[in-house]
Amino acid sequence: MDKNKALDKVKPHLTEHRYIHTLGVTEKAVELADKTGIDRKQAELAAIFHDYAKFRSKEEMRGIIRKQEWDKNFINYGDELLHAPAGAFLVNKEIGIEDEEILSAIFWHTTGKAKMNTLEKILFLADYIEPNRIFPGVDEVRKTAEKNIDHAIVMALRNTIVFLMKKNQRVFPQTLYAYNDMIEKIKNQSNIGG
Ligand code: DGI
Ligand code: FE
Ligand code: FE
Repeated sequence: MDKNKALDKVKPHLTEHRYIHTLGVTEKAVELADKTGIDRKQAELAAIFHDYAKFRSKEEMRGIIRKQEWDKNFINYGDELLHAPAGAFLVNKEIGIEDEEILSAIFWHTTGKAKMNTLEKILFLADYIEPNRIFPGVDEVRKTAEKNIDHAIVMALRNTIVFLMKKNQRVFPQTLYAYNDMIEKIKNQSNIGG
């Protein structure tokens, strides 16, 4: 599917703000794909559709998750998590995307997971640092991403975990596994930053 057709398909499902965010994630994901040598069309499509389910009803998304053989923690760890797995399901059913790598990157884009492949990492990071994001700490992660993608992902995971902890919210187990896994990967590298 070409870029403009994909954008036309996702647009009616998003607010203007979320559409602008999606354009930013797409730009960043393609840039990171080129940097890491993975397929830029795959990164582009994953980015365009990553928040496809963002505005579906919580009940619809919970219903989808309940019916699949997926980690039921997605239902119990905060409603913000629902749109990622539900989105992967709906992008397949309604848009017809069958590329399992794209669907997996969408599935894990909010929480991350242990042993992320390059496409999963790129979408996770692009979602966090796309140019329209303005939350505290994002510039530092952006700068680090220019030098080392794995280090930037550790920072993004750490920021999210600390953010949740400060609000007394539980942290989805796979987010902690992602953090542990990435820390192990970068153990022998320096300049984690932050
Ligand atoms: O959909 P976006 O806003 O573009 O970004 P996203 O899919 O990364 O969702 C961000 C939200 O998800 C933010 O409110 C924090 C929340 N979140 C991320 N990881 C976890 C989490 N919430 C819980 N409860 N547990 C997590 O591990
Ligand atoms: Fe999202
Ligand atoms: Fe997003």
